[in-house]
Amino acid sequence: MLRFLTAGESHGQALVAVIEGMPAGVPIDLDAVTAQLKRRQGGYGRGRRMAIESDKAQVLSGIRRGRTTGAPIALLIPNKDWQNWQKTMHVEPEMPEVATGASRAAVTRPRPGHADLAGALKYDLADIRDVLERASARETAARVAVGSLARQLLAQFGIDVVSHVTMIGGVGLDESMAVPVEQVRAIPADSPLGCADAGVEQKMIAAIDQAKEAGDTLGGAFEVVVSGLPVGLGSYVQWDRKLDGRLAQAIVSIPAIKAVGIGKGPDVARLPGSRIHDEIVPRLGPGGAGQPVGVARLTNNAGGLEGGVTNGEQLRVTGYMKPIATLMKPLRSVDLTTLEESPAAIERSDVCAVTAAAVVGEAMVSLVIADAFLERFTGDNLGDITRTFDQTCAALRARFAAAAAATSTAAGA
Ligand code: EPS
Repeated sequence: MLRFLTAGESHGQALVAVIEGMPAGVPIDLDAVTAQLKRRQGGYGRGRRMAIESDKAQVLSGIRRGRTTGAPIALLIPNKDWQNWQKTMHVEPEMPEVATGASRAAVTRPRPGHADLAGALKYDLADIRDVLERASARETAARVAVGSLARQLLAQFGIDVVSHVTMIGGVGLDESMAVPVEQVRAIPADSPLGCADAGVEQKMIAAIDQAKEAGDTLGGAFEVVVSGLPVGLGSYVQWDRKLDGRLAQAIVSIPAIKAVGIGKGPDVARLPGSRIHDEIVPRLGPGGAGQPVGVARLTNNAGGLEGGVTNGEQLRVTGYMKPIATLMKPLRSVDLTTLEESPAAIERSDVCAVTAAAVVGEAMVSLVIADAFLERFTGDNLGDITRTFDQTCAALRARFAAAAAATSTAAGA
């Protein structure tokens, strides 16, 4: 089982993640972890915090001489902004003399759409800062760091995880499913929003500018695409083993994500079966000639999952994000100390963070897929897992070869 936990407040000293279950012997490129963290910090519409941070994960355990050892891997991402928050966020009961930064007043006016109100009541906290510091999407930096390790395991088996932004506010691609993975991979690293269509992206940018001008915020949607997946990850035999359910939980656990779509997503409710289900045809050998060597699909509306099991097609998962809860033109709220109506608190925030959420989506999908992969191709070290993987792939090829041989014998008889 591959599992992880995170800790850390947005303006505390650091974020921490512990991931357990990574097999031994996986080569780890720490620059690739840093590159993913940098991607998460990007996107047009981010706030001023991202100008302060340059996230980098320190490895505290579990990796030695560039390879995983099989032990839990602990990562620490320092918050540079901590310097400016020590007087507000100090751990000690009294403010230490050496504390730097500003001492900030308690937050008492919950923001509609944030965890503020429910959190303050549930944990009986007078200062909503105790809620928002942990509910902040800053925590997703820790997820991206461990997600990058999972991604590096998957890369050993030719599995590749990418994403693109399909919608910002009401501005979006006509049909995200139609975007080929090559087009997603071709999105430049410095693309402002990570949208596969530069014309649509310009309109998205204009929408963000407009929202910012109005003191408002925007949500949107992103699609994660996974290529190179083997058949048979997940299972239909028990509800909690279905990979679509596990992916849905992982995606909706990302702050502000309100819905998830697999393949065609909500569209399946509108179309008849004849236009949704992906017909199965014989896969011909190289050059499309000779005996069939397997099976193929003409479409992939199912997004690579049938019965909660990968079917060998590309996995396509879409996350739908609500607008960020901090509005510069605040919504109505109530001061919890007086119960008098008062505008919601304003915290420094982003106007739009869908591009960052897409990177977090990739990380969460990588973690779920890696977990399901290790379930199917069990082993404590990369060598064992590779042998199991190769054997399983060979058995599948042999099954198809036997079927093809039986057909040609029958045809020759
Ligand atoms: C974020 C860090 C936060 C916010 C944002 C995401 O930093 P700060 O609160 O210092 O500006 O920019 O979090 C939220 C929008 C939120 O509602 O929590 C990050 O690292 O992604």
